[in-house]
Amino acid sequence: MKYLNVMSVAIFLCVSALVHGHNYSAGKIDIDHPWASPTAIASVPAAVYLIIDNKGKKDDKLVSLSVEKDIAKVAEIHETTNKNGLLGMRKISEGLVIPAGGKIVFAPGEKHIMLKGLPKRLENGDKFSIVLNFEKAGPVDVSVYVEDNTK
Ligand SMILES: [Cu+2]
Repeated sequence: MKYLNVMSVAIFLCVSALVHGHNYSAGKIDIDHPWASPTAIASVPAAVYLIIDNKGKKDDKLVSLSVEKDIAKVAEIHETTNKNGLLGMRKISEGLVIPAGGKIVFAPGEKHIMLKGLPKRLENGDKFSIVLNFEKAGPVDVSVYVEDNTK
């Protein structure tokens, strides 16, 4: 019995390491740990966070995003704005440059991918795919994990 318990702990640790370490790459672009917070109801937009790393010697550009229709109608690149203490957000429709050797962090209160028109709410433990289209690296299909990271 004791042996079994040790095993289940070991398996649990492996699985959580996987969840928190998932990353993707295409060409010189690395994408680390795409995740989204659960949403309370379906009618609110959801935000996706991740880290984009450009290991190349040339700038690349995130030009567009695609998401399956059963997850959301649209996916947009957003940035959080602060005008004299008034927080808001802006859609980045011109694309987002990922500078050579640079890293762009999408995080709560900063840049994020905004999903709008969700037919159902995002629940803790859900997983869905998003395609990030880069000018040079091309399309990168990533799995987004819905995680409650507020605890
Ligand atoms: Cu937004």
